[in-house]
Amino acid sequence: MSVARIRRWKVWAAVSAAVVGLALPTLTAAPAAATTNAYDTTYYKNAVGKTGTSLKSALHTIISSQSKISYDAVWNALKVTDQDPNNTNNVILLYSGVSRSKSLSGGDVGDWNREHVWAQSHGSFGTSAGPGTDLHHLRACDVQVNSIRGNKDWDFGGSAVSGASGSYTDSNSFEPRNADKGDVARMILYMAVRYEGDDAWADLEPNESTTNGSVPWHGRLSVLKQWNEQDPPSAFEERRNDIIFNSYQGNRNPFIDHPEWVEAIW
Ligand SMILES: [Ca+2]
Ligand SMILES: [Ca+2]
Repeated sequence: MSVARIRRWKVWAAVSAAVVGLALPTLTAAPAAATTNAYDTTYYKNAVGKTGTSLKSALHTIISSQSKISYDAVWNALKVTDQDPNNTNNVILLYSGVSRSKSLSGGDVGDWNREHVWAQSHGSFGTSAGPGTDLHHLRACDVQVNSIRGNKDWDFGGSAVSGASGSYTDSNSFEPRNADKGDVARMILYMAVRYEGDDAWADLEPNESTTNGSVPWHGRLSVLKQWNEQDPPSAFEERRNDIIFNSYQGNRNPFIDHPEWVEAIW
């Protein structure tokens, strides 16, 4: 951590403590450092400085202003958002990091398809324009790996996933490879803030269960918080957020811009 980042974290921590009138907490694990972002005085101006439910509510209002695309349009969008930075003919696949030709989109073995990181059965939102087509949680993924992940909740452990080196699964949960752990956490928590049950869709929320089935919840929150700390936003993730904002939906994933907001809310 740079001196500047440490200084910003200390200032943020001191201001936060002063605002809520509490002593500084004892830090048992290194928290995500408070970050500054180019959008703090514009896009996020009504959220900066808030914590807890007031931060979640402010972010919900901000990110709910968006355009929606069709499920069919997701195919071409993923060819842009998930493009291999080293090969413009390819996309990078979630859970494996494999680089595969954009032309191999489809449903056959060896193809890539559209992975819903927030499983669409958790809230039964399907694929009409809305959460089921929200690019902030859709990623290119190997067809067979996507099938293995299914609608499982998120947790550590299990046996190695064929075709996705470093990822593990057991009967009810999936653990992505280390490089994708933070991405998954920030996508799930984006969905929880974006969808609050005030529109046509269910109120999506994280919880501690790995047996959620079709309820609109995804576990395990404590693990997702750990993954957010362990795997900070990468250049790939930040570029993706910018493309979705500038070219498709007009809204941002706040947890990519401010990973410390995960701890500020949960
Ligand atoms: Ca990552
Ligand atoms: Ca919610």
